[in-house]
Amino acid sequence: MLSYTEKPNAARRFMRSTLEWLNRLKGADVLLFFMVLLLKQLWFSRLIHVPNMDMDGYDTVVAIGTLALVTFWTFWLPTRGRIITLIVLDLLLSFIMYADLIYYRYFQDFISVPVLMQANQVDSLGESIGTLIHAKDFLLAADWLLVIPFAVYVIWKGRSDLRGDSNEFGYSSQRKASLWRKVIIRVTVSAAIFAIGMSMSIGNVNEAKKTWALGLFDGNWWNVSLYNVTGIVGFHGYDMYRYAKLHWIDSEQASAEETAEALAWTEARGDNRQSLETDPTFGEYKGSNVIVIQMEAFQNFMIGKSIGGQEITPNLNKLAKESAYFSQFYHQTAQGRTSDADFLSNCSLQPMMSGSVFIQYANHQYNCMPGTLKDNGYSTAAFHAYEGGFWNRNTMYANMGYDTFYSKKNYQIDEPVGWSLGDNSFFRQSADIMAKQQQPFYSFMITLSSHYPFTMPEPEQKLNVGELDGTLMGDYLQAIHYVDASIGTFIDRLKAEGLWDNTIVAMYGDHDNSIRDWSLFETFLGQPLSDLQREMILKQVPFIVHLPDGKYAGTHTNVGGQLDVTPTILHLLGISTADKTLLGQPLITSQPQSKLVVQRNGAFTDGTVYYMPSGDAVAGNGKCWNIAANALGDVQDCLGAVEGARTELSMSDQIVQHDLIASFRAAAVEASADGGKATAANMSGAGK
Ligand code: GP9
Ligand code: MN
Repeated sequence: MLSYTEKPNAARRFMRSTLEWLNRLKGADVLLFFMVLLLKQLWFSRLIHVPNMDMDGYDTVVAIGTLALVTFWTFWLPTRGRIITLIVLDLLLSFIMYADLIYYRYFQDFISVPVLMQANQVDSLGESIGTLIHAKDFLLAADWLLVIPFAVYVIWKGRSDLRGDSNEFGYSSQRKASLWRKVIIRVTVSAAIFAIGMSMSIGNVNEAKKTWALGLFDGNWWNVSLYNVTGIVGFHGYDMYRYAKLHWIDSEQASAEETAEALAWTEARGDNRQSLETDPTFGEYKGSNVIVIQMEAFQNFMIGKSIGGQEITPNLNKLAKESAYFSQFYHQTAQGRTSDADFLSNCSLQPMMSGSVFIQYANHQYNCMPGTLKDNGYSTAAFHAYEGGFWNRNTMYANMGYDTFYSKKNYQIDEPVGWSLGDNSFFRQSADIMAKQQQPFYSFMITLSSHYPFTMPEPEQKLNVGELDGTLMGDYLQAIHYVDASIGTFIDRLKAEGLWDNTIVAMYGDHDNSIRDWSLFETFLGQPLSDLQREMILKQVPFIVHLPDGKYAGTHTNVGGQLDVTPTILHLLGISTADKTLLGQPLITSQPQSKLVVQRNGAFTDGTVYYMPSGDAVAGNGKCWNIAANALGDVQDCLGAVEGARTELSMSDQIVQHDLIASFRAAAVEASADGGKATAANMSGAGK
């Protein structure tokens, strides 16, 4: 046993010999770093345990590659500098993994740049932090027990302890030659490590992008899916690149003229809505609760149809008769699918051409319905029994103004269907929450059971779909029938809770069902379909608005789109949207209003014609369909509206990409400080 006086010397000797050993075994520190960080990533993958995403051979190769990219440059440093840098990198990466782990347990997502910029989201972790920390997490930092004292020792002892490096900046010609040799070796080694790292990480990820991860980096729908391809270190690298590209590299600031032009354009839309505030429908349902149900892949061609003598949507058919049912209503979504429908309907702006606003611009300002209702004394909640991080909802919903987001973790998965909880149980459990909610409330609900590929449990396949049995269309009909029944039960529950008579209940389909085999549609509908009919089937979703007293019941044939959902509801509640940056207009007014429904690809309709643009973007080469005749008409009949449709898309893009609502608000504040200009009054309500 060592005496007290011998102990420090023994420790120092041990440290010194370790350093010398590391110095002699060039690169052993790097090897250790790789091993430790690989083990940590493996442990991280075990701890988060996403089904079907455990670390396999591919992930290990990518993880080694990304570690190589993180460390290649440390070879430029002298041994001591390299050791210290590797220790700092170890601490940093371990900390990031640990933060991700805690965040994942709460949000089912990883920390991304927009999350960091949205501090209030991370705040909500505070209350439950105790339940999110587990004893086994300690292994992510177990090496720190050795590494931290070692780092302190290396820093404290100074470079003189590393004999190999002690003279490297001497001035003799021999030393200069040896220094050059070292420089060349280090640059070559680091270049080789960089090249190997690139091919193991980015090379493999690029391969995956062409095969099993096809479309993932365009859709960007869930950070966890990206992590499955890139690994956790790679995910953060990609996330930073994604943020920088969108917000700095590809982004130009809107000029003062462009901002003013966009403001004038949106004010014209606001003026139009304001002119409808004298209509008797404005404020007719002031103070009502609002429930909006966004129905997964629910297309309009389902309404009123039967198969094998059975109604497919008996509940919605009945409801459509007791409500304002819009038979010419269009979804306007693009690549962001469900998230686009949500953005269009709640924030009344066009989606992006590629990607999702929820992912790309979750930190920009909008005038979304939950925020507006919150400002008007409503309690606001979103309900969706799926992972909260999917489509970046955790972040976006906080920004949109929801008080609470009830995601999968808030539900008992007692009736699993498809991706998650069956809609029947989803509605039941959501109604339990809603019954206790402070009134007036706004509840936004997203169904999921009719998600592609529509696989329903056997007992829930209640239709006899005949020749469509075993086809995607047959499965779709079964799923829609199930969702319809779930909504029927939910309506009964609202009646039992006494909510039906003081609540506006609106519902719409989010987008098409992704079935691309037209023969299945033709078999179901029993007729061949023209290009126009196909387009209408693909784009039309039902929009049903049930008012507390059942007023305005019947089929409304005026055209509308998801952009009009928020203006329609706020109009009925008597909440002015004249000063809000919204693209849509109220659909329930005493006189139906004419309007253009613009699709993201430049297609549009006013209810009489349907314009389909050509691939070359030359307006005159597009097709102009006459809807009543179901026949191609003269393109001249559409050309007058092409410019207006294009302007709507480009104005919306400017507003979203350049965060113009924030600029409008700042300009309004400035104007009112200056005594208020004419436009300042209009802008004073801008912002969430
Ligand atoms: C999952 C749901 C499905 O949360 O939004 O998304 P989708 O694939 O339809 O966009
Ligand atoms: Mn969807």
